[in-house]
Amino acid sequence: MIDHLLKTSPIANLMDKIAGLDQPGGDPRLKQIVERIMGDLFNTIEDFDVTPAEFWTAVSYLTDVGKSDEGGLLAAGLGFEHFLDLRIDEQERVAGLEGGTPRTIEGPLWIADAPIEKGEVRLDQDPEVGEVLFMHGQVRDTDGNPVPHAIVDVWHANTKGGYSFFDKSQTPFNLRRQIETDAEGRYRFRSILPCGYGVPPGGPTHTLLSAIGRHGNRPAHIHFFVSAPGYRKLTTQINIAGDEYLHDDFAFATRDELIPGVTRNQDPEAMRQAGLNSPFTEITFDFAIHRETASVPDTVVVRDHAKAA
Ligand code: MBD
Ligand code: FE
Repeated sequence: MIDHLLKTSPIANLMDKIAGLDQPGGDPRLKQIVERIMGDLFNTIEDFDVTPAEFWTAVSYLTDVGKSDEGGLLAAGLGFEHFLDLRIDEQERVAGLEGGTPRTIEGPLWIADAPIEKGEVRLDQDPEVGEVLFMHGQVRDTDGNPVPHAIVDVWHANTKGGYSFFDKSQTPFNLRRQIETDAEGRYRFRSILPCGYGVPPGGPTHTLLSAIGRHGNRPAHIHFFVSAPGYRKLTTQINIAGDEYLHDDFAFATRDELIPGVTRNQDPEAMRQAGLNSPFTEITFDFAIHRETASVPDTVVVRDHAKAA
């Protein structure tokens, strides 16, 4: 192996050329980023004496990630998405924004334009045997004032850990709704308790995680976007307490404030009143959102999403 190849001047010169730094055109910031990433990757190849076969395995791997449409999944599993959250958290802390429900990652499985409904909204529309879940709460600002007519966009997996649209066995928008809060900022829905998600077996994300001794499981969770005009959009999730992966999430999204109490109701009278003849689960969870402020970057994340036809 040639030691410190990267430190020789022909290579430094090459790095500049690779990143277009010797050219007048193009985006200067992008050039610097490309130069940094390429330098780090070349250093990795050098430090670990990566063989050509290993390098081409990596190229095939990235090709597979694209072909399998697992870019967003891999980003979650490698902690990029959580890292981006930690950065916004820190920017908000520095700007003096306090309180509010903690954010956590969106993940790759949201779909735009779920039906907008009010009142007690039913999320489960496909026949499936699952424990009935009633979840309700209030959207407030960080001073405790209710936020009427906020939109609580909610999505979660079914009892097999699958999400409608991506899991073609479910009808479009099953377990996905946009709920408009009432005049007191309250929302309420009926659904079924989700089960945790596992990355597709044999897919590229699974392959990499297995190769480094990790699993690709998430604890049972429910996703939310909470938005209202004049407020910072909140992207978050709640986790279902008791799940074996609660503190071992492959996407690093669990936060202590996002594990609400879960009440199992077995009272025959309560069951009758709910129109059920089996026990059900109840979760109460209030969201606190920040007013819009110019001193911190916007929380609306622009990214590609699959679009329901
Ligand atoms: C999910 O359901 C999810 O929330 C994330 C972050 C990654 C994969 C599947
Ligand atoms: Fe999810």
